[in-house]
Amino acid sequence: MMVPVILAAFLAAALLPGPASAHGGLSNYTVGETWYRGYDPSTPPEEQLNKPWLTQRQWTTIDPLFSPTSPFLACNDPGTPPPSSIPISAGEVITAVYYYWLHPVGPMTAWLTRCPEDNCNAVNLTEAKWFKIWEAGLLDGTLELGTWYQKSFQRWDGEPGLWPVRLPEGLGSGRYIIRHEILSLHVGFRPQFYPECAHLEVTGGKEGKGVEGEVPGGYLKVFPGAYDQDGELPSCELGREKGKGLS
Ligand SMILES: *[C@@H]1O[C@H](CO)[C@@H](O)[C@H](O)[C@H]1NC(C)=O
Ligand SMILES: *[C@@H]1O[C@H](CO)[C@@H](O)[C@H](O)[C@H]1NC(C)=O
Ligand SMILES: [Cu+2]
Repeated sequence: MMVPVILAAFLAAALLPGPASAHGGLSNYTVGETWYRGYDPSTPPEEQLNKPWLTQRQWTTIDPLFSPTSPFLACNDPGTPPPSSIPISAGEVITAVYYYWLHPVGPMTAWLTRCPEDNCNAVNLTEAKWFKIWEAGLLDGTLELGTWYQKSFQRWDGEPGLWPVRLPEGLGSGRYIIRHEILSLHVGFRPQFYPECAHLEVTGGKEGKGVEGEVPGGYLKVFPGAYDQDGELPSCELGREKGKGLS
């Protein structure tokens, strides 16, 4: 029964308009009822880069980054900053919108970095220190065949996959970069990183530093630097513990 269902899904994807190839990325953001159009790799850059509506950093291809040491791991390639920011309150939900997401395996995480002097355009992305505000991995079943959040949020009816993330209540008011990362692990030893970033203007938070100033140093990560492809493999151990490990 599984095979026809999967085939039908891939055929449907092939017939839909838009970036229906094997990869993808974060197309839009919503806060409340307001939509913020993202950067579109399939539209010429000159039609987007300096437009006042642009709040997302530039990413030029829907292809993933394959290396945990890619210099573009923070905000994709090239990560050129946008002219505007998404206004949002501390504690409010920002929803990331993906069309035709089709990879099923691997974790999803969302991160923030506060921009010094409220100038996100001046941030050196390879030096920025990020703290994680959201994560989801395996929801149910085994590593290989179970349901990951990454699979559960994808849709096959043409409607976009929605990924809501609530900002911490105690953030300091000011400018931040938000980084959404999907890490797809359906091909062994060849991770696929899909990071996209947007600029935020957070209001209604604390004066001065909020929770972002209290994050212990060990939880602040730089990209690249946060991942080590030759590190321990705790996920495989986890699979074996459950008696249904990967071979
Ligand atoms: C979503 O993003 C795409 C790609 O940038 C854009 O074409 C579309 O107009 C956006 N949708 C909305 C409702 O902003
Ligand atoms: C950003 O930081 C990296 C690492 O410290 C450094 O090599 C690079 O020159 C910096 N880029 C700019 C534009 O300052
Ligand atoms: Cu892909």
